[in-house]
Amino acid sequence: LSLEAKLRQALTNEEFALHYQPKIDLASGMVVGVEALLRWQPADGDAISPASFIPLAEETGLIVPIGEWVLDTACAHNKLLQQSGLPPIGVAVNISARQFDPHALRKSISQALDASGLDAKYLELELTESLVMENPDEVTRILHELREMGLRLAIDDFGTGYSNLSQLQRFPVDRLKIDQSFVRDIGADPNDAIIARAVISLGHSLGMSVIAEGVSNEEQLAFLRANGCDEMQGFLYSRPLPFEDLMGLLTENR
Ligand code: G
Ligand code: G
Ligand code: MN
Ligand code: NA
Repeated sequence: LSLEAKLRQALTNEEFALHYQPKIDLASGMVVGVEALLRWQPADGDAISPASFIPLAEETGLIVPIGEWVLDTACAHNKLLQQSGLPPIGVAVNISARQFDPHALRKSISQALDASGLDAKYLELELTESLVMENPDEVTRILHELREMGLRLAIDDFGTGYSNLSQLQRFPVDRLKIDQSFVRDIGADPNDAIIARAVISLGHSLGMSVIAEGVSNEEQLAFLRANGCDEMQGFLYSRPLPFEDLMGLLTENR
């Protein structure tokens, strides 16, 4: 079978899982949210990385039903966390360009929220900088509609695209995520340090909170702390975890 044919069967064969990477508030050290990250484990072979199957899912349009499954599952899991008595935290879901059809997206979000009973304020959408900057006027309108549903919005991989700053200011966005490529050598590469500081200050000036992703050592953490970054996410605190392991971690740390 081709990869595409296998991908077509993956939903019905229940071969997908969501793993969750904690987001840590730097001031309190508490887990304040998680990012849902899709994993594909074909029944008959090795796990396949989203970096290779997400582009295929986008090309074939399979990202639409897969994305609906992601929204449904992330909302249902988050509601389960709350029902188990843990303090409520947000869950962020990645949305790719092909899913960004306003009518269909609003419909799948409403369905996921209704089916799970999750309050919309706990659901965050991560949209890449390149997606939102491709068509900023139309995107501004869609982002306002999504915000009216009560969702939170984040711009992912920030710093890798070409942001139009006057447009950025008009986006009703809650959070900027500093791309991990700038975080990697933040302590050693002056250019990365400059970009990270600029993103933190830009986000704060626009009333957005700023999270750094890919934080994997203490040096990076110290830099981010010293420069007023709000949150961090990365292997230093935790890898993306299966839902059961996330539940265990939150229960231990409560
Ligand atoms: O978790 P990992 O590093 O393997 O993710 C690789 C890429 O796949 C990241 O860019 C991430 O944003 C993307 N990705 C992970 N899960 C999803 C998902 O559910 N939907 C979409 N559209 N992209 C995802
Ligand atoms: O593009 P997006 O930010 O959604 O992708 C997140 C990806 O980054 C996931 O594939 C996740 O597994 C990966 N990731 C998360 N934390 C770290 C980290 O500390 N180091 C590295 N190298 N990758 C990370
Ligand atoms: Mn992301
Ligand atoms: Na990212």
